[in-house]
Amino acid sequence: MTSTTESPVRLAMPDTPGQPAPSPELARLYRDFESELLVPLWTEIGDLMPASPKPAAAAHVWRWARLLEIARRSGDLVPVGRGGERRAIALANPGLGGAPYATPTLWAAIQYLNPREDAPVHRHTQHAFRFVVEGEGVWTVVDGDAVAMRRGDLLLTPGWRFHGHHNQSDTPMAWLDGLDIPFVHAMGSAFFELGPDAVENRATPDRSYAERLWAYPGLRPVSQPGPTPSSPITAYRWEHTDAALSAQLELEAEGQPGVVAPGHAAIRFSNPTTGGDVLPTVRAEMHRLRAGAATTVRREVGSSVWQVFDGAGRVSLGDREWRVERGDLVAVPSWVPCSFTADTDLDLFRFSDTPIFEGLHAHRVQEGQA
Ligand code: GTQ
Ligand code: FE2
Repeated sequence: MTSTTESPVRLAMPDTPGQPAPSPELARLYRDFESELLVPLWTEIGDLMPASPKPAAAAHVWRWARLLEIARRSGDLVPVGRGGERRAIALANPGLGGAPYATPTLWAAIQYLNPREDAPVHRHTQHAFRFVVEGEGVWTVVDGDAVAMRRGDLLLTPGWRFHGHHNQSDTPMAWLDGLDIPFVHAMGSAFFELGPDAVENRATPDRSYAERLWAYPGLRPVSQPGPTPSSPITAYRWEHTDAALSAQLELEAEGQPGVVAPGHAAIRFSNPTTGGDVLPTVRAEMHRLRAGAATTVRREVGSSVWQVFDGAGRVSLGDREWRVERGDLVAVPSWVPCSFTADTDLDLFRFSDTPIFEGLHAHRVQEGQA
């Protein structure tokens, strides 16, 4: 039998209405709950079953200038190689007890590679993407396919693909990594395998094999049957994203429909084999606000992370507001009302865990003032 001192269960007797007055028998009952590893619902109900989500995660903003400076110092002091695998520095949400989680499901990190450096090859069940807010010169090699990384590009590394990165330039490069690491960790579904220590394909093509096969709008290679759970497109290039957003705002100026709200254009990166999200657990979008425009206040089930790609503005999360500028990262917990206001033209990258909740029929959205 487990002794009381070893049990991780710690119960306080609630003094809420309907609870019995303290007595020796009641105290003994509570000690037995603890020692037998039992927790009665009446001590937990408020926490476990709130009227609406009460996430532990907090709204928070990380400054890109500060992240970059710290990443540079890591680049001087900390090598990249086997064991640590990546010089990636994760955002730790202040509500999540110091865990390297931007939100309960999402990992967001700044990764940094010095000139001529390699990050070794590995694969894992966690799904990943890279988003580039500045710089170029690194190729990420996904199952042997070398994918150039440049400002504004979204690069995918779906789960269980071997991948390494190599910096083939004379300048360091930093970028944003997004993964479903916290979700996979919580669910106990993590598998990991090492590949070669050096990236074998050292080619530096402008466009990857997968882009040449897949990245023409609405045109699918007939040789590739069936839907795939992750997008086969390795790189969504900024020139296309930028053109799509500009076109929406031009249509709006002509009085034609297409924008999500006045002065607010948005696109979702999609899997061309399904029309759904790029990764099974991650949604990715780009938003463009005209100077002076604001997004509708919105709250939804599930969490997201935004990165300012260009421009400056303000983000309002619940009853707090932050000024944000290029590169800054914003964690938005579940069900917290969120809106952005553009002080200049403002481009925003967003990723979220929405596919998880949609897949489970647990997604809810509320638009407008809460
Ligand atoms: O680049 O492969 O930020 O495996 C975390 C885990 C990056 C990567 C991260 C990873 C990677
Ligand atoms: Fe990885």
